[in-house]
Amino acid sequence: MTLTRKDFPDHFIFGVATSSYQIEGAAHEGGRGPSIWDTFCREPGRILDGSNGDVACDHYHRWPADLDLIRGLGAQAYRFSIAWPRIQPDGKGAINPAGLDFYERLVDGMLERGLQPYATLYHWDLPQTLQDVGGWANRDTAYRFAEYARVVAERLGERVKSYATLNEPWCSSLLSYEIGEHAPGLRDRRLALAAAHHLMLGHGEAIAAMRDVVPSTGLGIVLNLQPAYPASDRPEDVAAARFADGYFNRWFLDPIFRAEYPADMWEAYGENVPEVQDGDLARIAQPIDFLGVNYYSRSVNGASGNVKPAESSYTHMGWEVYPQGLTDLLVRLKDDYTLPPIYITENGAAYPDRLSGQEVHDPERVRYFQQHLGAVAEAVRQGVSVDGYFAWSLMDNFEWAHGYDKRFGLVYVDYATQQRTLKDSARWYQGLLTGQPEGQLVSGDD
Ligand code: PNW
Repeated sequence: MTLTRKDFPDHFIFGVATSSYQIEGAAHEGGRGPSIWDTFCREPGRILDGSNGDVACDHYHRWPADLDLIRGLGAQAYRFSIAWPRIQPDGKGAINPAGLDFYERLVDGMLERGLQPYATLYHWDLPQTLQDVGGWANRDTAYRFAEYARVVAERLGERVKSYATLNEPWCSSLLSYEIGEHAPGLRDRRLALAAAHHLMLGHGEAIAAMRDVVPSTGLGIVLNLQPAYPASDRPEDVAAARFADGYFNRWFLDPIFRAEYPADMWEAYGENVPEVQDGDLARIAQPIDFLGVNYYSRSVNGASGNVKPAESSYTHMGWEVYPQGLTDLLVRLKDDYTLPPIYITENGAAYPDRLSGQEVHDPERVRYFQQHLGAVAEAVRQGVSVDGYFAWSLMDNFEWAHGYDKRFGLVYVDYATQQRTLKDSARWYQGLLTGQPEGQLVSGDD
């Protein structure tokens, strides 16, 4: 069955997503201060191909053409992130006017093109000066974040349709402070759980700080949620899946939507649990207008580790393609929590694309998008309130610890020339969004 625009509600928004460090480049321009990713990329062995985001997609200079490209895809909205060290080079105090000017031009550029701006305030590029005093493991960072959020909201105001506080606090805490794969690259569970708590506190403080500044703009948060399945019915596998669900999902969902940490995980974490002060959970759980869900894959959990089902297919990241997981996840969220409307704020896949002439043939990615959009449509049919979908990503970009080797874009980037080329998946998405048959599509770079 082919998917069409009509499989989604009329008010449903389609867009594309990116983040600042992954695309902007211009790391030393416009008064930008250093971030933890600038530091991390310079540590030997951290980034698979030894690269960094100094230039990336050079979006800082090429943003007008990039916005034209988004418009050309037929997207209604663009999810981007704001680099805190462009706004406050030291993470606190002095504001850098050139940074605010850049994002103001970008937002106005979206509005001129009929694109709704969906801003994320923190997509991992913490000012290095704040890391020097502990980063998110330091409670003070939560309050610095709220100040920064207020500065942005005061300047960009309600021109921005939606502000997300954080992108994927699991990544900024556990992946960064316990697993050590992301900046700052630490390996300490106690620090990781402190960071997670302060991230969520920072989320709550930022919502409170912005609420009266932009009363009619939607405020929310973006979580990476990964449904956890047991490898079998054996009780030890079921317990492993329950733990994985607590680790990735409930540890963040429960404070935000139930004002409590999950009791089983609190017990399992023992001495490593964070210090929670009176009022913290009420702050974290204050009402928000949307939940952003980033979905890429599921986990299959056995007592002695994760399992990779042999019959499944896998992306270039090694992530299982499992669209049913997205339907299951969304239905489960509806059943277990009282939630505001959901946006799928990221979904997509990396494949080893090659430019052949003026074309990039990426049938696996087309199939990935078809199947996952179908999974969203199915969840909507089952009564889940989903208001939009953002494909990750607009274009190939700096894929964190994997460098430039992993390509998630709808648009191919030749880094030597910065030339952008629509992949077949971009043309497919354009066809879905504009309702035109794929064969007759015009390219986006008009
Ligand atoms: C997300 N994991 O990152 C981010 O929001 C994007 O910036 C990124 O490019 C995209 O997904 C693709 O990776 C994740 O290890 C990184 O589970 C790692 C994980 C999940 C999400």
